[in-house]
Amino acid sequence: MKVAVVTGASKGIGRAIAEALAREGYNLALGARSVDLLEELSKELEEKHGVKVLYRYLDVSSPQSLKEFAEAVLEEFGGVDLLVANAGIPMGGRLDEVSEEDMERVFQVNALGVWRTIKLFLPSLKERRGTVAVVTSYISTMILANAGAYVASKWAARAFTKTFQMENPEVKFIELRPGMVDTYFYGRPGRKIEEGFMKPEDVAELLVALLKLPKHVLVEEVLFRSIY
Ligand code: NJP
Repeated sequence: MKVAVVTGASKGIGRAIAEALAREGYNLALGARSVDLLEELSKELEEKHGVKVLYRYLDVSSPQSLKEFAEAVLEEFGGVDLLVANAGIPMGGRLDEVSEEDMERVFQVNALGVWRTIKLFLPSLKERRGTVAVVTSYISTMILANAGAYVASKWAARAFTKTFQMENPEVKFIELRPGMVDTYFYGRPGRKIEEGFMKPEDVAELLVALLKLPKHVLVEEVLFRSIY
């Protein structure tokens, strides 16, 4: 059975990806700060799909937290085949108004968190010729006013992803660039497809489809959105 790691698995896109991968028969290692949500999800997936699920507290902005998470995952499963670096936070505001703390926070999670996560699991992924899917954003090549800190953090995550790919050809790196998705990212879920939102499950289904492509096919990135 293949092993997948999902960061930011407690809610939204990460949760939907965990559900879809369990359905596909992956054993899972799930990380996020909301351990209560992870516990509930893990039980549900184990019962429903007969897979093994390890969950741990994880804060990707903390090198120590990530180190402990990776050690627990590698000890439990012996290696990983798929890493989904999904954990991320929004950050709005004009660049001349964003505080030092907020700028630091969004880069720690969205940019450095991705770099750290991949770095820690890379040796195992190389050994297993695995895949890394990084959830960046449709804005990872765009410029947007009033969201400069978030946008820059996603450009950085994209740059890390592409550089890791160049330096590690034995691992497949996929950059997932969704448009708007109905998650906690915009407060509480409940936005309609007609308002231009996809469902988190749409992102999960796309990833599952990509994972089923022949081994020699590398999809470097996917930009996708609601048709509305
Ligand atoms: O958001 P949400 P999404 N360490 O808030 C976790 C990107 N994206 O699913 O720690 C570890 O429902 C948090 O868990 P918890 C976006 O940039 C979205 O939409 O328990 N985990 C939760 O599980 C992000 O990269 C849209 O609070 C941390 C998850 O991350 C990814 O999609 C559009 C953490 C966030 O779930 C998933 O976001 C787009 C930390 N420090 C890109 N901080 C969109 N929704 O429209 C947070 O282009 N998490």
